[in-house]
Amino acid sequence: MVVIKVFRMPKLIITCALTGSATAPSQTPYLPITPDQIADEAYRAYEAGAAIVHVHVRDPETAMPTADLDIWRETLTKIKQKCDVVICVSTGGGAGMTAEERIATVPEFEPEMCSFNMGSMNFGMFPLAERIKEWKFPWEKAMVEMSKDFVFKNTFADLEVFAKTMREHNVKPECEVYCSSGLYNMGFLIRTGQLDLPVHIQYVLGVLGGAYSTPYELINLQTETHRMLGPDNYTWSVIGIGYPAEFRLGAVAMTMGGHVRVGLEDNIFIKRRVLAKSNAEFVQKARRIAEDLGREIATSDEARQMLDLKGINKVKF
Ligand code: KMH
Ligand code: ZN
Repeated sequence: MVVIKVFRMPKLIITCALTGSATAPSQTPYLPITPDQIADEAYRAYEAGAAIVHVHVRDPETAMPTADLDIWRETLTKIKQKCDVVICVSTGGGAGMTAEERIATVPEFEPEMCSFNMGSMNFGMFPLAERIKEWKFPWEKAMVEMSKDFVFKNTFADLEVFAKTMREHNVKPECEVYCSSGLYNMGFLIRTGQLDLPVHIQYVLGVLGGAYSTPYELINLQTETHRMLGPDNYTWSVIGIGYPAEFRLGAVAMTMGGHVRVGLEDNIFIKRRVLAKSNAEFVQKARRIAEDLGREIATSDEARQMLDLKGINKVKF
């Protein structure tokens, strides 16, 4: 007799990406910039139901994405003082940062999690230039326009150093997969013993240079992951870039048993043409959709258990 397994969905982990490096301050006045603003936003997102916050930092004067370790320290410490949310530190950085600058937070702070981008790619933000009428800061226009000729560099040599550093410092990688080549790069790292199972994957759909933000792309990547790794060797989440992709792909992921990321790093609109006034609004909306779809929300401690994280008492900040 054939035994049909009943698939019980895990609690839903909502990650909130607070500020990013590709969102330009001229796109929205609600983007948190200073360590205090980022920490406040983290706390509000946590209160709304985010189990994880994904963090980048910016120069408080110029709002430009920065790799400055003092600003990182201040931001991480302030978030930790407010709550026990899981902090996922970005190693994607921002345009113009070297791989060395991007990975420096891992040995310095030994966070519970960090992002790990699975390969080099084009990363085009330049179509935005036509939509912004007035720029707050001159560097924003330059950053957006130069993206036409920008390669987000994550060569195999970079991946090797990043994987080794994360392992040495006991930091759980979140594998950012933008299209199927990222998946196969990840497979290579697993096969060559550089990346441990189970992996946590964040499918990032809708970057100009990566896969399109359609359910078909998500289902294709997730199916391919399942074929590669089997049922027990991975957990996954999705980012839909922009509106309405953030919510539509989030709903597909919730329906499929995956997890979701929302926040101002990825999308600025809460409804068509309506800016979100805070990251918490995105989390509240994701939570509402989840409740309607019958997915319970995971707390930060439940996310720690599900992703096998080392715990907040083992970080160096
Ligand atoms: N901003 C993204 C499209 C990272 O920080 O390492 C994906 C991201 C990458 O969050
Ligand atoms: Zn990021």
